[in-house]
Amino acid sequence: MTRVLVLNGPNLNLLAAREAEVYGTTTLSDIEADLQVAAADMGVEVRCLQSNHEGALIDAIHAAREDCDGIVINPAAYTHTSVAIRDALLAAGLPAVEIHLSNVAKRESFRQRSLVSDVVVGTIGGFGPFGYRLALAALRHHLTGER
Ligand code: CA2
Repeated sequence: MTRVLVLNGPNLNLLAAREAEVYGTTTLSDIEADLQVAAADMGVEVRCLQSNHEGALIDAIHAAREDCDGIVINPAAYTHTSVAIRDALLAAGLPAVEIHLSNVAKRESFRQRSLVSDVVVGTIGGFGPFGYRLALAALRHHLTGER
């Protein structure tokens, strides 16, 4: 069975608590539960992790080499700052899909630069929580060639 690590970065544990106009009213737990249902339909095994700490995210990316086929990652603010997460993705060598709830291309200029976009298979953004399903389906398609 295809195994996927779903990683979420800093502050995403507070989804739905604030900035609902930007990030919506769905909690991260809701997103992860929905993704488990979608994953079961796709025949994919998903493991979810959120951390506010760059090192913990990096450790999880490294560990994924042992037991995962690919990674879905919303690095949150680290998208725009973290050479270390970019390097970890490169070092792990696993196919990854970057996902953002918001359309970062339409937002502040500092959000328009991603340090991971050119080391992932592709990026999904602007579709809110549904984007996680899209990202998982895209990664599965990349890994298996199946629709
Ligand atoms: O759109 C996305 O998914 C982001 O990755 C979300 C990050 C942001 O820094 C990226 O530029 C785009 C921020 C997540 C912060 O989540 C919050 C949750 C509740 C209240 C405030 C922020």
